[in-house]
Amino acid sequence: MTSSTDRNLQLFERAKALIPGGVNSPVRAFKAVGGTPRFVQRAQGAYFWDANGKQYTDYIGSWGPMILGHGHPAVVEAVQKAVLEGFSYGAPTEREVELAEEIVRLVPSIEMVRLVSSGTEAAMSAIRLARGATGRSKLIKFEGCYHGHADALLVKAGSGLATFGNPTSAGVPPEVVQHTLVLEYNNIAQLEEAFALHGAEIACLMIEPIAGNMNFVRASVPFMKRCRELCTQHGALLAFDEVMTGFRVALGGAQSVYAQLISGFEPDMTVMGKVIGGGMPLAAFGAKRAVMQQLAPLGAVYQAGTLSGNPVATACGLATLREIAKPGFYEALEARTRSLVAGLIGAARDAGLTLTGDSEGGMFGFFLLDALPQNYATVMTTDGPRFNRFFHGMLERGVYFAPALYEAGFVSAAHTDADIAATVEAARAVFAAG
Ligand code: KE4
Repeated sequence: MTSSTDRNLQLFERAKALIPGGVNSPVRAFKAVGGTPRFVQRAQGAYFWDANGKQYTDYIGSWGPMILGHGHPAVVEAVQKAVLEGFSYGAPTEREVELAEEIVRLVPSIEMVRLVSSGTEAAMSAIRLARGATGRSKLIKFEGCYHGHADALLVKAGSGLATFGNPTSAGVPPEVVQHTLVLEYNNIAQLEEAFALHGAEIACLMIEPIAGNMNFVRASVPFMKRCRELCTQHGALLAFDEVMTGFRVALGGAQSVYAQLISGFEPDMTVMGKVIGGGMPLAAFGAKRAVMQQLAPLGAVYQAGTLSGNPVATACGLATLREIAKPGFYEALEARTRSLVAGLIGAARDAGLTLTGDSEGGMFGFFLLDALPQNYATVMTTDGPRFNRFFHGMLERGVYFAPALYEAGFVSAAHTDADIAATVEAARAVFAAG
């Protein structure tokens, strides 16, 4: 629908006059795929309805939080009850303790946790804590991994391992990223060399264990093993950014997946968000007691937040965690997610097209490539215009995938086998249309 009666278009024009790009977060603007963003009027279960009243099967789910689907009755009830008790106090509440207890119970590597309001805030705070706890300044991150928009993390690889990063954003002075070293994901040789050169200065290595910001790329077991070994050897903290994977790929997050593949594996710090808030502004970072106790008001590392541990957000998060902790939740979610990826691969194959994909728990990715990529450079060899045609073909058929080839997708407990089958049929039609 592109006529002037298209309310998405009307709203987008109004929005662009007042909000940069018409959106409050860049990826929503459809810049990578073109076209008009869909303005959501309401959502329920696996679906949302746009400003024209058109229904879409939602495979973004707010970029991960909506693992139960939109409007789960138990979560709605918990939030309704919480708002009647008050919106925010700026004082401690029992529910923050309950949520901390749940996180510590479900993620054994975490002994203490601090709640914040966004993944960016959690990652930024975790890095400051790692630097304070180690007395070191250097940070390793990986190309294709996104840890929010704190200045030190808006960085691209320098010209070599001896040189540190360059800003990827205007407004970030070069000196702010001079301590950040950007390596190639899954590149053991670079990792070894970086630690050989800078090991004694590295405060932490931050990684997305399954990189959802370059669609869906797994850290290989040998690579993850070396990250762990080298951090231990050089006294650096291994920080897992599980903002996307936490409670999404498994109840214990991606670290529980690697703990099954690498004996005794656990990270030193974990950053969480998205699912933990159930769609409300809530994120967290946690680590062993010895590290976390260096945070204010106990220790010298300052960190704070007016709405941190907000009583309505913690009610939403707790209700969500209670639902996903029920027996069989992840088995059912994983089976449905796998059937989606298998269906897309089959539909493409039947049309003589290349498409590959992977999933873990309720998180998936697919690539218009013939093999699963191991790093960002390979992901970006995807034929962009072909992806965009696929994206819009599916959108026209009421299927809402991520509007960028480097973003992951998400299935919720509300997606039915019929939804998955209908999505695969829509893909068949789009592939057939060429
Ligand atoms: P937020 O500050 O957006 O809550 O979290 C930042 C963040 C940190 N770490 C990981 C692994 C993340 O995926 C994110 C945010 N993810 C993006 C989607 N790729 C959020 C969508 C957006 O930016 O609008």
